[in-house]
Amino acid sequence: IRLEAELKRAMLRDEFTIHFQPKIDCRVMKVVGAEVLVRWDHPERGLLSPGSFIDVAEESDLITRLGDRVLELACRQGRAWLDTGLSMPLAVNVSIRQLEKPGFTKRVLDILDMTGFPAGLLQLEVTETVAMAGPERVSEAARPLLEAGITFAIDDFGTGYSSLALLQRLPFETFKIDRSFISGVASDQHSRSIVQTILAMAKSLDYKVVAEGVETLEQQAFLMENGCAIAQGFLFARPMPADHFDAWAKAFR
Ligand code: G
Ligand code: G
Ligand code: MN
Ligand code: NA
Repeated sequence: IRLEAELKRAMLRDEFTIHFQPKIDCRVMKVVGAEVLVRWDHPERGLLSPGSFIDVAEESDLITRLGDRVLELACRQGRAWLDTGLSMPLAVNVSIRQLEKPGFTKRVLDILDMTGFPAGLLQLEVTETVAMAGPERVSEAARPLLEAGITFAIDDFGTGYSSLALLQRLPFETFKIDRSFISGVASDQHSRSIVQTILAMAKSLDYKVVAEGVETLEQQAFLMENGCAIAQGFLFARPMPADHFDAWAKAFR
């Protein structure tokens, strides 16, 4: 309850900010996009990661407002980058509570309209568990957004219980392989097999793939050998504020 009240106040005081973590195409070592990650710039406790507050926000209606705020901040920044000649595809996380809420679709389109960020540069990430729990809602909310040119990624792939039949009816273009599998690929055969299986499945079903949580060159090499070129993780960069991201992207190779 206390945290919920604090989150409400933080919303009013505009204490939420966003960081950007690059996605790299390892074939050419180029930045091909960024994931947007919310942070709470707490007046006493400093910069807080979503792990410490996103669940509480999701249990209340706050996630809707927070989600809108994050999307707006992301689209504004994306537009500002575009105005300096940097075309940066952005992936924003959305929770089921946001998707379920009537008017989600319209609000997303309104934010694009208001900020002038192109729909074609926006991807929405939905976790696998959420997508499987409410497939009808997800596809219904997604339809007009897909028509506008927004793409969808399934986040934390491999940690939920995907039914392939269901998956095919959902609007995802991309799988993001959960970092719990990536962390094991250099050392354990089981993780290697899981990642290879996901990659083979993605290929035959014609999905794009992003590996999350890539921390070592060994992991990167394994992914490349198995046909996964797009990677995100501490090996390349941590999530960072917009101005750092900008400088980092310019200096990267
Ligand atoms: O930023 P960090 O690495 O701590 O992210 C922790 C988790 O919080 C991630 O799993 C991510 O999916 C989630 N997350 C980050 N930003 C957002 C957001 O804006 N909305 C939602 N719903 N989840 C987010
Ligand atoms: O939405 P998702 O849960 O995938 O959000 C990504 C989360 O993973 C963020 O909390 C981010 O800070 C974290 N993260 C990103 N790259 C790495 C990495 O290479 N290693 C680890 N351990 N965490 C990472
Ligand atoms: Mn994500
Ligand atoms: Na993830």
